[in-house]
Amino acid sequence: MELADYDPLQGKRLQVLDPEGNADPALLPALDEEVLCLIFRRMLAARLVDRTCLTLQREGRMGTYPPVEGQEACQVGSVLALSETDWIVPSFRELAAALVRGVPLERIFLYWMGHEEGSRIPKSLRFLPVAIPVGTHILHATGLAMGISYRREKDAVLCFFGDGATSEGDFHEALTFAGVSKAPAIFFCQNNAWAISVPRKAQCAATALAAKGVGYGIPGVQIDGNDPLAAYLATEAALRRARAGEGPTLIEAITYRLGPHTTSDDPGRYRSAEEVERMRPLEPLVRYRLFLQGRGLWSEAWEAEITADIEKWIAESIQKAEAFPDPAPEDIFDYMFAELPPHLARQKASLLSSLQEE
Ligand SMILES: Cc1ncc(C[n+]2csc(CCOP(=O)(O)OP(=O)(O)O)c2C)c(N)n1
Repeated sequence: MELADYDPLQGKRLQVLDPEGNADPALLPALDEEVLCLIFRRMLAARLVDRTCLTLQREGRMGTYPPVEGQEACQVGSVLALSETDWIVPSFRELAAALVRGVPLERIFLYWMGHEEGSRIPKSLRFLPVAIPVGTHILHATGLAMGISYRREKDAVLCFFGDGATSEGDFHEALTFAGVSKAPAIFFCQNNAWAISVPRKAQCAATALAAKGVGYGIPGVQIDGNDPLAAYLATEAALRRARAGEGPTLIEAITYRLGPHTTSDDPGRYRSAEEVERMRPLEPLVRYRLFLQGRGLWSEAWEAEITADIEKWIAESIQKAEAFPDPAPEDIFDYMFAELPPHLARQKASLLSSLQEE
């Protein structure tokens, strides 16, 4: 598969699996059956964890949470193409990517429960913490990738963001620098059709967001984002370019956010229920289940068995997260500066003494 065959300006889009789960034999990546099944397991894990987060939020046990339902294929397919030493730079909707990389689930729960410890991800995982400001982390990804090439290392950086982030100045700056420095970065845009209430068409006149790469000297490719094998293939091709010193690639994955933007959002105010129902049959798990079934790799019993395993792991992880000690009040002062500036030192002392008086 050559990225050059999928010119987004020509309206070309990479797809391995059609909506009925039939694979294009010319494109099917050479993955063994274990990996093909792993893709489903990871997508299912993300789906079940995601639904658990919604329940925890509704029960008041978690704060605001951004659901990933519908976007599992983008994240699972692309992260599985990486090596363990490649870096991942997420935005805030990368639950599935985090699970594939092995971020401990209790840390993910802790983050959305509002605990700082949720950002303390084991360094060896090379998975940056959640970035809430839209687009700022794309610059971090470029910086990281430039650092890797200065050191003449062979790793790459996979950076996720939404369609809305491509309207930010940070996206422009990050791609400008990445393009000229040939940084080993993969910019992975999950175009899920909406940036909160703003539809893709209302925020940018470009025919394809992948085509924006042209202006930065970065090849772009549009893929079917509900097809994990297309995400795998495109990321693999982008990695080859990055490791060969050919620079960054922009991938635009066309997917759909089936749930609300976050648990604080009511999409019923701007998006029709009919639109969601039209998109639902195209979601990644439905399609991939059909694909595995066609190859004799899926059965109801198998799915029930892996569902039970995942549910057990989720329950244990909730227990760990909820048993985690509460943060100390002075934590809000302690991690930004090596040495506290005098005005913050005074505030800290005042907080601690008022707490002692209580
Ligand atoms: C700099 C900045 N501006 C505005 C916001 C408020 N905000 C949070 S998410 C979001 C939309 C993001 O859309 P997109 O990049 O498409 O990602 P998605 O949420 O669809 O995954 C906005 C405007 C923010 N967090 N940061």
